[in-house]
Amino acid sequence: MKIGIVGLPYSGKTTFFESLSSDEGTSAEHSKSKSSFSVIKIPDERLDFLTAIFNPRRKVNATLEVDDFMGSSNPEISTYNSKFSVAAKIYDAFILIIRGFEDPSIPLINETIDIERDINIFIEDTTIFDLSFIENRLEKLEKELSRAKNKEEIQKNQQILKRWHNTLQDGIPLREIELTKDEELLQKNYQLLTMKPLVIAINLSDSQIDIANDIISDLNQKFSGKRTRIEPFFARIEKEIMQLPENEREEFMKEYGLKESALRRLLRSTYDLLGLLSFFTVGEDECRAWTIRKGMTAQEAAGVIHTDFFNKFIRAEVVHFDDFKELGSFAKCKEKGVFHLEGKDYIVQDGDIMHIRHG
Ligand SMILES: Nc1nc2c(ncn2[C@@H]2O[C@H](COP(=O)(O)OP(=O)(O)OP(=O)(O)O)[C@@H](O)[C@H]2O)c(=O)[nH]1
Ligand SMILES: [Mg+2]
Repeated sequence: MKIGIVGLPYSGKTTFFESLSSDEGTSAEHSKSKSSFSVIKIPDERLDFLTAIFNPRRKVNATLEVDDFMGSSNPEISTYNSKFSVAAKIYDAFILIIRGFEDPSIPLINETIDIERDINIFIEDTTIFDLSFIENRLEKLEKELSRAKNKEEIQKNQQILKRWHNTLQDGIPLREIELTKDEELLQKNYQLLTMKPLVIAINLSDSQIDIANDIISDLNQKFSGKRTRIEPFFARIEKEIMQLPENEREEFMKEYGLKESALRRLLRSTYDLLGLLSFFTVGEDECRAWTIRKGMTAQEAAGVIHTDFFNKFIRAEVVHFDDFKELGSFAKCKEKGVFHLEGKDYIVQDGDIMHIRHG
């Protein structure tokens, strides 16, 4: 999964990206190079718990790929221009960084700090790109229709595109609508920007920590939706915190009145929003969180581990993490009847610990 960090100049994109990449707890690549691309580990207390019990040689977190592709290092796409609209298509979701912090020494693009205005700029600009893309497609389809043998297929797509066009004209981003199976297929080809899940990350200063919840709940009422989330974070101090050794961080966070790393919560939120879940495999060699999409079967999940496991799938032994945590061992889980054998059609749940039996 590839996540694009987007936002206006001086909103804090690079600061955000660097704090992700400098956190040993989240950065899977320990390089501190100036690359704008990083593989980020998804923090997971459940995996930490399992690792403490099984004491494996390796712990492997679920990951997301995060890309800081807009900005002064890439002047051609430092705002939402046509180059942006092309480059942004490759991402599965966006984290939109919005400037909420006041700092006279950092230039302002639009003269004032205005969180809602800046959110709307992104939504409106991406809506315009999608509308013009759809209009282009509709024109092409109209031409194709006159000489096509299979008119039905084209007409079906025209209908879908018209519905999307109307939705956008009503001011509703496409990520908020329920898609039919046909629409789901078509949208994969088109990669429309307002179709992609959106985490709006409000970059606040440390003086705003106390009022962050009020700011966010107000924004939630206006902007959050089926596939839109709003999260606060504190780029400048979180970056400082992430550069400290792990054992000093908590103290520092307390000093600022931060209960948990907003950065890490933001990552988990992004993961959920993408419709992803984690199941675990455990053992002496490795404890690992695997990423799948919600709704995948035991056999499909086995295939994520290894294609052989898919082809030669027999059964999955499943214990849910919550049961395991409560009871403390697989033996106890068997005794209490929460250890179950599942066939290939079992729908894997977030937090399942699985062992795949295969031929
Ligand atoms: N006071 C304060 N400064 C911040 C904060 N976040 C970022 N900055 C500063 O604002 C400036 C711009 O931040 P960047 O992270 O480079 O912003 P960007 O969005 O990557 O900017 P471009 O790449 O130019 O588009 C830097 O000097 C940061 O140190 C913050 O929360 N508070
Ligand atoms: Mg930058």
